[in-house]
Amino acid sequence: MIFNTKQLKLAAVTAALLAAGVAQASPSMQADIAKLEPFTGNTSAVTNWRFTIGQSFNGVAGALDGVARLSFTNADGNWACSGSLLAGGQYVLTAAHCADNFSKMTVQFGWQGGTAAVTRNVSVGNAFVNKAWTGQLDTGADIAILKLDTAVTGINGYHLSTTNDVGKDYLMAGYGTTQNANTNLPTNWNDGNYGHYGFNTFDVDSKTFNKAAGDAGIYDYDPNYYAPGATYMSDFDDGTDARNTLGRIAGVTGNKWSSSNGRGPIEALIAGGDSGGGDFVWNGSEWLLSGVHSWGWQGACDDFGLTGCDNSTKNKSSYGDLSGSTATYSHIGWINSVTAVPEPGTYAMMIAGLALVGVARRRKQK
Ligand SMILES: [Ca+2]
Ligand SMILES: [Ca+2]
Ligand SMILES: [Ca+2]
Repeated sequence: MIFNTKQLKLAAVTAALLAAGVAQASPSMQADIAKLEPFTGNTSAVTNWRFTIGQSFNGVAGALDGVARLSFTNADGNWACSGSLLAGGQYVLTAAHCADNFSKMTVQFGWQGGTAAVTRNVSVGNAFVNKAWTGQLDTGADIAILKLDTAVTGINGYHLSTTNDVGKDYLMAGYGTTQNANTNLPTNWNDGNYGHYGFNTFDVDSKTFNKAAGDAGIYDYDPNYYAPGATYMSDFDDGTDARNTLGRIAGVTGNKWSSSNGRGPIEALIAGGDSGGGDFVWNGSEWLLSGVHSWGWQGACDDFGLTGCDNSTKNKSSYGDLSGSTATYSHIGWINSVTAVPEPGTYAMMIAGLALVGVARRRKQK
């Protein structure tokens, strides 16, 4: 099967915004979400960043075994995305733009060497796309839940982070395209027989980012646009001030957030095909699912009159580029409402309750 990257679809989704982006000086732009294309650019050869079944991260064996590889079909062709298995094994969390119009969906786990350890399917009726999703990225609504035809056992699913994780470091993972951060060529599927991981930091949420840009007269800021949820933003640092895109933008918009020069050789950024995959924060004992990969963005500095942030214009996951991930804490209630299964004990209480009602009614009739 040949997979196109999600980039093609995202390009279509954002074509109108791209057109708006031509008038860069005009404050009529909603965040130039334009060049949004998300995952994995790394600091060295991509083969160094494969994850494998059972691999330990912070001492947790198989920490990334629950990363899902999504292959789906719609009217425009075949596509690839990523996702994360939720605790319980029945549901996968992914991006809305990976789940909103498929006719056929396969979900795999433990994909390495071109073979999956576990394969499941999802029927169209078992895709739950966030109600606030309109097809526009960065609103905080790019999130969806897939119910697998059969629950996965033997792989630990992820618990969700319920806190705002801006400022925290995270581990990212996905089955998308790859490229070395210093190579001025598009990301590709050359190492597509494996999933990849890397690290970064959530620097700011897109609402704060766009409000600062609005106050600076760069964008039109509409708080309603960001009402559905939070989107975490990260930059791909190479350790220098020049590529610290979010740090530089903060500097010209009132320093409403801080952004470091990065995490050295472990720093990474998502790329096409990593959409829907997870960002995980460490809580001291386990990796919590904190973000869902939504978009990538190169050229952000241009809007702010800054130059030299992006080191490779053909590589949309190079140093200086940005990514955005939908925050799980914004959607805890909705996710629980979709995935909640009453405990056996609850059923017993409900039956007992109904029985009592029955008894009460019979007594009344007497
Ligand atoms: Ca960074
Ligand atoms: Ca930075
Ligand atoms: Ca770039």
